[in-house]
Amino acid sequence: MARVLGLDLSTQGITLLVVDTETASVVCRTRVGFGTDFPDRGHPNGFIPGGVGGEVHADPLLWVDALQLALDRLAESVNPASIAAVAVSGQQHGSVYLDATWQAGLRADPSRRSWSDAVRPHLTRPTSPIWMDGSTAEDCTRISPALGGDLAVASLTGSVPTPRFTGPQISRFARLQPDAWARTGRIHLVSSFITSLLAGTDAPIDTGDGAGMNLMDLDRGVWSPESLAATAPDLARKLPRLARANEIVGPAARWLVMRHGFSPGCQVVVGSGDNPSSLVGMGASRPGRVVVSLGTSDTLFAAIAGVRTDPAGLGHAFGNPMGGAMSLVCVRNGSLAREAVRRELGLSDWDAFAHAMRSAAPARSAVLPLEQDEITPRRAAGRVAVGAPVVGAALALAAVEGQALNLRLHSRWISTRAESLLLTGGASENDAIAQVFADVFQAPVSRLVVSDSAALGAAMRAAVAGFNLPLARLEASLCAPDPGVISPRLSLAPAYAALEAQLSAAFA
Ligand code: ADP
Ligand code: XUL
Repeated sequence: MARVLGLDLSTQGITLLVVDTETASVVCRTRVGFGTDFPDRGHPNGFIPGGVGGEVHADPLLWVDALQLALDRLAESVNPASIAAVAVSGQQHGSVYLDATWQAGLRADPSRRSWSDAVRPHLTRPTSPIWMDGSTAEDCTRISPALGGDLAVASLTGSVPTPRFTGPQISRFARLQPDAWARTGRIHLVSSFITSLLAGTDAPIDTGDGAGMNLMDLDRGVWSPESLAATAPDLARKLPRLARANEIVGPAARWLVMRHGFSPGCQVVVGSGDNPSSLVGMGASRPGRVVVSLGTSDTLFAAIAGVRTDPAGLGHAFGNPMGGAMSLVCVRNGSLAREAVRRELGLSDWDAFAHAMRSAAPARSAVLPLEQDEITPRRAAGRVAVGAPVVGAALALAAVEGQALNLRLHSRWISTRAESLLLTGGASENDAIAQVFADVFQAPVSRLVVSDSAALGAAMRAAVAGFNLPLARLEASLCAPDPGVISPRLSLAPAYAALEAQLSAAFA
C-alpha cells in the first residue's frame, strides 16, 4: 500500500495530510500553528508583528522548528516509513536567503543538531519577507522602465511589478544591504526551501510558484534574463533552477530518515505555491472550475486556457502545476480582517459571528474592512462603506458582503463565468459566510469533503509524480464535493449589482 504526504506551510501554520493512494482516501491530518504551538516566539499569526515601512517578515527558523514538530506529531498516528512520496505546498512569494555553502548544513549529522541549528549559520538574512510585505514600491518603480513598462512586465512574467513578489523583494535587499547580498549564494521560495530540507539537497522552484516572482518568462517557463538584470546584480547565480511540478527532486534526506523515521526510498517531489497546490487539491486544474479560498488572504483562482493578464495590473497569471496557466486575484485583508470585525463586535466565536450575520438584512450595504493596507485594490488601511449606514452587529454581514463584492469586482477580468464556486480555506466552513459568496456571485457554492486543499493538492502531486497515478482517479475520490450545496438567492442579484457598482465608484 503506497502512502503519500502533502505538507502545506501557510501563513499561520503547517498542515500535513497523508493519503492512501490505493483507496484514494486521507488517513491522517496533523496541524502545527506558528502562534499556538510556539507562543514564546511572539509571532501569533505566523509573522513578525510591528514591521515598519510596510515590511512584513517571518522567521524561517520558526518554520523549520514547526516542520520538525509537525513531523513528530505525524509519527504519533502514522508510521512515517509507510510514506512513499512527499510534496510541499508553500505560502507564495516568501523568500529565504542563504549562503553558497548551505547545502553542507543540510548534510550535517542529524543526531547532533536540530534542523534549525544546521540552517541558522547559513542564513544571510535572518528574516524572510512574506506575501504580506508592501515595502518595495520603490523597487517596482525601478524595475518597470528597464523592461518597457508595467504592461510589458505583465505580458512577460504574468503580473505587473508587484510589491509582495519576490523579484522586487530581492531588489530591495540587494539595494539596502549590499554586503549581505554579496554573501548570499542561494535564494529560495518557501516551497523550495522546505523541499530542500526534506530532500537534503538544493531543490528547484516549480513554474507555478516561480511565476510569483516577476522573474520568470511565463510562456517559456525559464528565468527571464532581462528581468533578472533589471532586479539585482548577479542574480542568475543565486536562483535555483526552474522545474515542472511533477519532477522528483530525490530521495528523503538523512534527517527525514534518521530523525523522523522515513524510508530512505521515500521520494521528494518538487514543491509548489499554496494557490497552485490548492488548484490541484480542489480538482480544478482543468479550466471550468472557479475556486475561492478564504484563508489569511482571500483568493479567487481558476485554471485558464492560454495566459491572460489583468489590464488593471491587480490580478496575476501563474503556472498551473498540471500544465498551462492559472489566473489569481489575492485580497490581503481576508481572515484577519474578519477576526478584527468579530473582536470589535465583541462576538466570542464564529458561531456568534454567523448568528449576527443571519440577523441582519442582506444586500443593503457593504463595508470593506481594511485592517492593513490593501493590495486589491491598492488602498491604505481604513474602511470603505457603500449603501445604507451600518449599525451595530449588522457590520458582520456588511463586512463579508464587502469582501465578496470586492473579490467579484476584481475578478471580472478573468472572464470565466462562475457557473459554480468551490470554497476552501479556514472561513469556508462557515455557512453564513458561504451563503454571502453564493448570493454575491449568484452561483451555487460547494465545499469539498477534504477541506485542506493546499495540503491535499501537494499530496495529489506527490501521487501523480511519484507513482504516475492518473489525476482523474485521485480527483474522483479525494475531491468529492460535500453534499451540502448552498444555493444563491436570485432575488438579491439586482441589489448586489448596485452595491458592486457603488464600490467600484468608491475606488475610482
Ligand atoms: P492560512 O492557510 O492562510 O494559514 P487558513 O485557510 O488555515 O489560513 O485559515 C485560517 C483562518 O480561518 C483563521 O485566521 C480564522 O480567522 C479563519 N476561520 C477558521 N474557522 C472559521 C469560521 N468558522 N468562520 C470564519 N473564519 C474562520
Ligand atoms: C497569492 C498570495 C497569497 C499567498 C499566501 O498571490 O499572495 O495567497 O500565497 O497564501
